[in-house]
Amino acid sequence: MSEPTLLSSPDALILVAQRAAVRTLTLNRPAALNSFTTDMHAELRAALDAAAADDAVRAVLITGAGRGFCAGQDLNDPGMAAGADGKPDIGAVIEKNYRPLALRIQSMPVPVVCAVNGVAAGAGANLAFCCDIVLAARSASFIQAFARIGLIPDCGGTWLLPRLVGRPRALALALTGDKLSAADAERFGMVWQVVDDAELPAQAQALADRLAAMPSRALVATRQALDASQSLTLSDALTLEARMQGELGRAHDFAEGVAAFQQKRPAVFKDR
Ligand code: T3D
Repeated sequence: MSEPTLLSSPDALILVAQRAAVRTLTLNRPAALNSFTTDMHAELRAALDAAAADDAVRAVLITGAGRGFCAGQDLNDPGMAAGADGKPDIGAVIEKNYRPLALRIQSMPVPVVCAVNGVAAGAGANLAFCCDIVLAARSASFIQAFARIGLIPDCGGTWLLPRLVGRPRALALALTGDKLSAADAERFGMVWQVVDDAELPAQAQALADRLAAMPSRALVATRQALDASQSLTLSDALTLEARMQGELGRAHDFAEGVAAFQQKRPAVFKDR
């Protein structure tokens, strides 16, 4: 496997690297546990948009630099400055930064893997849960830190948490703000797999490589159908399946997948 190519400046707030068909985005403010400033949000949005627009990218991997994954909003960021009434306008921060982030990840045209390398707190935890598949280092932890500072879960947390773990656990996590170990997050079904810390980068890259070789359009349609099903009747979900399957059945990747099966060779998928 080739070495990654760094596409960003080495001191960017989001390090952008490409290795084969995988675009890795690394949150890079390790001294503040990669907490979000306005500038870091802008760089992450731009990096996600660029990955979405680049046909050479068939999977995105998000991780953090240093000992933490992301401690949520940087509580010292001037972006949290007072609004017109002299009080912090956090609603505006959510609308400007966290809403676009959650929606961007959920609408990426390729699968998004998250490698949680350390503590994920507040919006940092919910950023991870927005991603398609989450791997966590054994030493990682998840904290719905919002209640500790008088807020509610954001970055999609109120939508994601009950869907991930059910209302009782979602409420308990959000109300207590207790730290959840990676092992418990795996036991609760919040993350796909916990791996030894030293193994996380290689395992995350291997998973992203594997997804990158798969039929991207079908993977993304799977995400869309599963998300949509949350608010559909069975009958409507079946209708959606028929429509999506109809579209996928006319695409290159289905013909290629079937041909590769019949010819007993690896498939070469290209739809996005
Ligand atoms: O505008 C809005 O507020 C809207 C958006 C809200 C979304 C949110 O995410 S609200 C939740 C914000 N996050 C938090 O409340 C978490 C705050 N951090 C912590 O509770 C702890 O740092 C951790 C439990 C995550 C980790 O603890 P620990 O002991 O491993 O590390 P530490 O010593 O607390 O932190 C290391 C450094 O990172 C430290 O800096 P220093 O003293 O070495 O210079 C600390 O201040 C800094 N840091 C950690 N989290 C944040 C942060 N700096 C700014 N903002 C942070 N969120």
